[in-house]
Amino acid sequence: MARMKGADLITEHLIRNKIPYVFGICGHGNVGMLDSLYQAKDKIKLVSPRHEQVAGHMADAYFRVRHEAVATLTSCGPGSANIVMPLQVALSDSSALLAITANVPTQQFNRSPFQEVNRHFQADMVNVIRPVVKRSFQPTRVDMLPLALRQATTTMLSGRPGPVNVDVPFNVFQEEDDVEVPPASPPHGAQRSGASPDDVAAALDLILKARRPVLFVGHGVTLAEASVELTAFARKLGIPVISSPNGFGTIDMTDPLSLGFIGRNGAFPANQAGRHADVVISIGARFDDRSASSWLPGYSWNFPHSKLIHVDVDPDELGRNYPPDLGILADARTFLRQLLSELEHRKPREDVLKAWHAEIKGWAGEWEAFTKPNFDIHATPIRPERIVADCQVVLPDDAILACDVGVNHNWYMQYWKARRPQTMLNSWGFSGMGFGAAGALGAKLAAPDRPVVAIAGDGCFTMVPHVLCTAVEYNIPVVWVIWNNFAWASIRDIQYGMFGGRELGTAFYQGANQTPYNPDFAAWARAAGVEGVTVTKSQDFKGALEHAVKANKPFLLDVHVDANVRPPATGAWQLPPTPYNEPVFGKRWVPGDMVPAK
Ligand SMILES: Cc1ncc(C[n+]2csc(CCOP(=O)(O)OP(=O)(O)O)c2C)c(N)n1
Ligand SMILES: [Mg+2]
Repeated sequence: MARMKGADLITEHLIRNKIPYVFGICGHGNVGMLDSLYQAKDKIKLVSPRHEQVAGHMADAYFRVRHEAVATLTSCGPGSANIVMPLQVALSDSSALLAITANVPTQQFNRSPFQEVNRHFQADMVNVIRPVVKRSFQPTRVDMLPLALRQATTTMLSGRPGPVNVDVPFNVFQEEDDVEVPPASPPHGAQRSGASPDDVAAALDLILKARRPVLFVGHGVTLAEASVELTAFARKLGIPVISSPNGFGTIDMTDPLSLGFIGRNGAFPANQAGRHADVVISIGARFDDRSASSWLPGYSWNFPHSKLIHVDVDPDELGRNYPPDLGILADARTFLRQLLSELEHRKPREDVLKAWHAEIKGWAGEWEAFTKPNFDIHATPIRPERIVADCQVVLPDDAILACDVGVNHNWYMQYWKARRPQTMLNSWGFSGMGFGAAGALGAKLAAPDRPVVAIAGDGCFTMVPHVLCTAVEYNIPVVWVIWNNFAWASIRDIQYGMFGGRELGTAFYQGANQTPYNPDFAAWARAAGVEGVTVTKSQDFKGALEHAVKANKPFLLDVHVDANVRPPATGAWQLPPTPYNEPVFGKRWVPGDMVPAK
């Protein structure tokens, strides 16, 4: 036991858990914590962005790259209100961060002091935050801190990781008590669940009987760091792999077995394989609407015609959308290792997937023939495909792409070939605008020796333009590629489609004659001390990106992209009651069309 201030105990806890950064913004509520961080500044670093949203996205991205969590620090009231959105972004995608929020002094609870949320209950910010975290803790005395901190850190990293909130009243930072720093929590991935031997055997029986099997992998495979096992298993049995965006790169996507993403904005071979499969082995993926063509039968998936083996660490995900034939509660890497070792005890299988591989090859060829010509077109404004293609050529395999939200992201989901896991960051489940532009900063701190490029729509970037200041203040050399189409184009396209070409509030205009408007992003960057270049000709993009990456300093490329070229739909997406559109390329499975084997 030692006599310690609450804030010092928190700082010691962070250090003991090897948390190197706190991304946070000051307020009167957390000055006690800031002073403690000041005392420990050779062991833990405060990075103070200009908006709490950015702090949240930075911490989220840091975890996605390293699978080690950092903390955020916000003040009471508005400061903590600003972190609600990024917490849900992290929660939706199972990303961990320790959100320390300050609150009003316990002595003043319920007296409506400055910045208290108290309409229904005292110091109630925890209940604002509660739905967007895995768990919220509110230690109201210093001697409650050790347990709360240990439980919070363990909860954050165990099982399916997620953001956790520790809400600390002002006085708890300052007051002292005789306390002990809690032991460090097990790091992410230290405790893993496995499948029962019967389930492993049953899964392999089904897989070996299949003639059109497909693996569907999601963030669970990335989080379990099961890339080696996934690749070995897929290659051993020749099973093609469909990836959700947060599963990108768990198998090298230039491998012919990798079919890319599925759903409306997926790749044609992935949707074809998904809807024609006889057995789907889903690992750490959750069949959300965008990767399941809104569950419309026959577009991306074809259950119950196809059999489903569904593996996840979270029981809530098993069968959420499709009842599995075999539901298995297990960590992805453990399960894949179990499958691989079970496979060693089985007789070698003949090459029964020849026909399936030939079909897939045919679909991949059709897709390539349909899409390839557009990748070669030079134009002003620039065709989207060229930007994706040039990024693919310029960026090394270990570069990290921090994607934002919108049609710019759709292009990367459809065409990006990640070579390694944890190299493509997506706000997938919640799609919070600003995630890519801000997350890039956290990603770079997580991987200082690798290039980090944010792909951010003009709309996304203007939500968090102050990321420029943080990059300069802390010398974080990220490259922002602004996908500038002078519109919230993804939403404008939905409006156009649903409402007979009418549009309101989905593009950027100036004046009565509706001249397209945007700030001069490059000049904006320069004003903040960041290098900025405007690119309007496709011929110039590749060189500009090469230069920006090599410069190894904060860099912004304002790239003017054609808003009227849209990613070809290969599946469907529906917002009831609106009717959905048929795919532009490919068609849904209908009975009689290559019926999957039973
Ligand atoms: C914080 C937030 N507000 C609103 C939305 C809804 N939304 C999704 S995409 C989008 C437009 C994105 O515009 P931009 O960044 O320019 O990307 P584009 O679609 O033009 O490529 C909007 C407003 C959102 N996802 N997140
Ligand atoms: Mg835009």
